[in-house]
Amino acid sequence: MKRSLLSLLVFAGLLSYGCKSPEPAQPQRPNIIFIMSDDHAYQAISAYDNSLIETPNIDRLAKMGMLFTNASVTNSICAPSRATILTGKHSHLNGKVDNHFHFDTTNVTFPQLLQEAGYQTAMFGKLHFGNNPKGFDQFKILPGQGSYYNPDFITKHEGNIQVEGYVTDIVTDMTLDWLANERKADQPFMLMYLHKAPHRSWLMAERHLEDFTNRKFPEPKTLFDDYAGRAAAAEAEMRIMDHMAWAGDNKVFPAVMDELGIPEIGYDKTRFQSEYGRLTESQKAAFDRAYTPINEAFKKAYPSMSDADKLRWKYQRYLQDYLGTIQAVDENMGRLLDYLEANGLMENTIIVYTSDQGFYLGEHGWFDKRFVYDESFKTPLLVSWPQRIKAGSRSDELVQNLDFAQTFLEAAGVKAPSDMQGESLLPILTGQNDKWNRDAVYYHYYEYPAEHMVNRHYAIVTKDYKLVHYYFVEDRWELIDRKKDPMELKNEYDNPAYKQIREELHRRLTDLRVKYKDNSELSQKYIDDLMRDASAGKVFGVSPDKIREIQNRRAKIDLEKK
Ligand code: SGN
Ligand code: CA
Repeated sequence: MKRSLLSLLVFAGLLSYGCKSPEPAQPQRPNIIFIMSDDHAYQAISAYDNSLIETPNIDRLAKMGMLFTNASVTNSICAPSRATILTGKHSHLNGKVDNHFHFDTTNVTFPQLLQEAGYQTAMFGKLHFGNNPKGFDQFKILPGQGSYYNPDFITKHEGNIQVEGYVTDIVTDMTLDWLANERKADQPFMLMYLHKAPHRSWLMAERHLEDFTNRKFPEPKTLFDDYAGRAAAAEAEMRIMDHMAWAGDNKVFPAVMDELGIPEIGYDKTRFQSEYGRLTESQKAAFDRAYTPINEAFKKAYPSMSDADKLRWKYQRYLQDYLGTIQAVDENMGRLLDYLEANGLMENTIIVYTSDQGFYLGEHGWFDKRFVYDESFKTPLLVSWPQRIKAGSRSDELVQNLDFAQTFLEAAGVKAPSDMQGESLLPILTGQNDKWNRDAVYYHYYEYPAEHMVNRHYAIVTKDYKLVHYYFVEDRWELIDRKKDPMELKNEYDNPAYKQIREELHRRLTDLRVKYKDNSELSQKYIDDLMRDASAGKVFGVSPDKIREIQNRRAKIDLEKK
């Protein structure tokens, strides 16, 4: 028996020796589906943390592929994050440092390179660049922030259109329609599927109203943070208590605000009216059915509420609406994954789920983002590619949105331009961690003065520490010990016990700024640009008084430096 097997093998070997060996089959280039939501906190994905919501469909990616626990952004704000993703460059080099100015379309982006290399490309949903994307065979994008209900779209082939319904469902319909009817079977594709949800002002789909407006959520430990030792945190205008709008965000009816004598926060009632005004009669009826009982109960409770009660109430209202919008994202994610499975498109498709940044869900008493503190610096990242990534794997490497462009280009066999600044994640994704050796990342946030007033800052982040420089209206450093103080409540910068660590981090931060080609001259250019527009009254939420205050503070810093 053994002998006959051996002779069979020898015979087969001879045969193949005699013939010309067949060309090794070219591995088929993978499809790429890049899914991104807007402001989706990792705390609100059950694969990360199931104390707030179950997201079984997003979690399918973690089961099929890899979940990253230390993924972060380079600049925690919408359009700059998108620009970093598309260009593979930090904000100071791609020029999109804030939401205020338009994206410079002379930048080279990875979709353009993939299109040139034979990929079919499409984008659906939120871009927020102030101009149209290049390198796409098809796009249907929301103008600016877009609307939750009955949204308008700018389209490549049909002009401007309005579609009745709920934005998350509509963007998915468009995506599925493209996959079914426009996708060419003989070409690999790169699809960007970009949700508006869960961005402010958190309007959930009609079908989720009843369920989510009746849920109650655990409070974060730092809901009542006093910001001791963290001047920029104290100054920021993103506290749920003081800056979240009663009507515009929390859906207190303007008439109820009047009745109770509650003063407006920002353009509180106008925003409510304009969102509500977009609804059809039946959508209005569903909205009223859900929010009338809440308003009735609030009217009774309000007169005897303490400040702490009010914060708690607003926190619950905020999370109900925010998480309600995520329910639709998760359901629609299920629709997409089911389609891919049913059509044999799962195995050789890289599917990425991420957000343009993280978000505060009451941590530090906040909503919004912008800071280098974890909840907004980190972002969810789940990647599946059954052909190459081990199911159910996890990585705690320091990866960034800066890395996507090079990852996709490498996976597609396209050479990345040498001025891209990220690194391909393929070694991590395919279990070759020895080929990955990043031990620190660089962060730089610019949008100040602007809504929410988060001072400009740059930072080095390692697995153990953060060293942060706030430099615009104050000149102050923060050092955070990530292991000892995961809630990031203590500034250790002046603590003598950290002297050596502080000096080491300063050295490394200087090196990183050289490596990524960032410097104070560039920062100054971006300051001048935004200040010019802010002084001309062109920056939302920044009054002439504020400008004067800023100028005085900057003059004081200059004086101290002399
Ligand atoms: C809007 C929101 C802000 C938010 C920015 C940026 N205000 O201006 O709360 O920080 O977008 O968000 S709102 O009153 O218009 O809702 S980003 O995700 O686009 O960067
Ligand atoms: Ca965002």
